[in-house]
Amino acid sequence: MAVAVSVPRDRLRDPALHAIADKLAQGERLSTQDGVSLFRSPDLLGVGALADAANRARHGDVVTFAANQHINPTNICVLRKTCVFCGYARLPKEEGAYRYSLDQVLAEAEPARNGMTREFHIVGGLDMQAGLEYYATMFRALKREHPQVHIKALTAVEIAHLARIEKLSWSDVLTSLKEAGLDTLPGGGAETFSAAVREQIADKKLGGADYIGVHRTAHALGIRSNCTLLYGHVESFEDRVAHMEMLRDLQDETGGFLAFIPLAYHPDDNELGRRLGREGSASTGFDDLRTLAVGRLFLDNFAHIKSHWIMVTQGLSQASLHFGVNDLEGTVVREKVYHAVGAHTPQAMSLDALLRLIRGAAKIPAERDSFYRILRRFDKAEAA
Ligand code: V47
Ligand code: SF4
Repeated sequence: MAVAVSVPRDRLRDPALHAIADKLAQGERLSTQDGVSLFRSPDLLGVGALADAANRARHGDVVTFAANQHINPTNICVLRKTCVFCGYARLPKEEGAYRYSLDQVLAEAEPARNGMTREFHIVGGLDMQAGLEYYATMFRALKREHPQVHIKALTAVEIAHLARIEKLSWSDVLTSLKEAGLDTLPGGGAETFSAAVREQIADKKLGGADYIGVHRTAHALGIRSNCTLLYGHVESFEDRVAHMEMLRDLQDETGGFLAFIPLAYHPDDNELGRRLGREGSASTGFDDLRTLAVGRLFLDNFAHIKSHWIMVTQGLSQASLHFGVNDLEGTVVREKVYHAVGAHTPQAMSLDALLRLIRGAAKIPAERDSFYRILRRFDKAEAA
């Protein structure tokens, strides 16, 4: 539901933003052209002021986080040669290829006994030897050992892969996994939906319409999900807006998305970075802030816009709290996917550091559960 947002005109230096500001003040939905104009505007602070007002109208000064733990059970992937932006995947016989046994997964999950972890975020490659039973057994065991921990697992691409290798429908796969303990789906695998872009960066991957189809099926089964956009590679601003429009349409239909998470493309140690001659230079801070802000404004039916500090640095994530972001990807234990492609940020942040970061932006930190229910607000600078 769009909320009415008003920003004083003198904060908008770019006249192109005035008509957009008028629409937002009326609680009107932005058009595709408005989305592109926001991306093209040189007035980052103006775009940010609009996004900040939209965010404050929903969340005030509260910024949430969830203490989660990533588990990447296999890096073996049949698309290793065709997802040219991915530095994580391996072919089965390649050096560095791994697939965890159940015991190894449980050992990875062990730190969750600290009582802090509220969510396992489990994603991996499209591994022919990791079928439905592999994941169902894993989820059952994790629920048995850590019944209080939410399982957010398997991207739409992995669900479709399981359906294909098991000769089942998406709905059958999701139903079995839900019975085994799956709670929600993460947003990975979306990349950029444009068919022309996909052809260049992820030729054989599940298409945009099918990504939407898997999420629609999940929502119908009561499995809520996140969604993402991989930006900063070969896509245009028009592609980014078209992508967001598909997400906005599904959200109108089902209301099943919890959060939108733009992911900044990292060019190191992957084929696309080498082709583009971009190794060593990731997305710019300007583009990161702008993409988060446009997400907040364009996706008027999304409650939560999340910044992933592992990808854009902690400092940038902190600044993004004034550009429409209300949620930070929280404490992450031993994360592998991004560190395979050159993210140099620390792999985990302590609760204290996260609280300092949010308070340093003059915001109120609050711990949430996986459905964004607030569990604890840290109003005062008390010890965590
Ligand atoms: O789909 C892969 C991306 C995604 C690179 O749902 C890369 O809460 C940048 O989706 N540069 C998986 N990105 C991660 C993901 C995610 C992350 C945090 C929270 C949630 C959530 C979801 O990582 C992949 C792909 O888009 N990725 N390679 C790269 N070189
Ligand atoms: Fe496999 Fe995912 Fe990497 Fe593509 S992005 S190669 S599907 S692990």
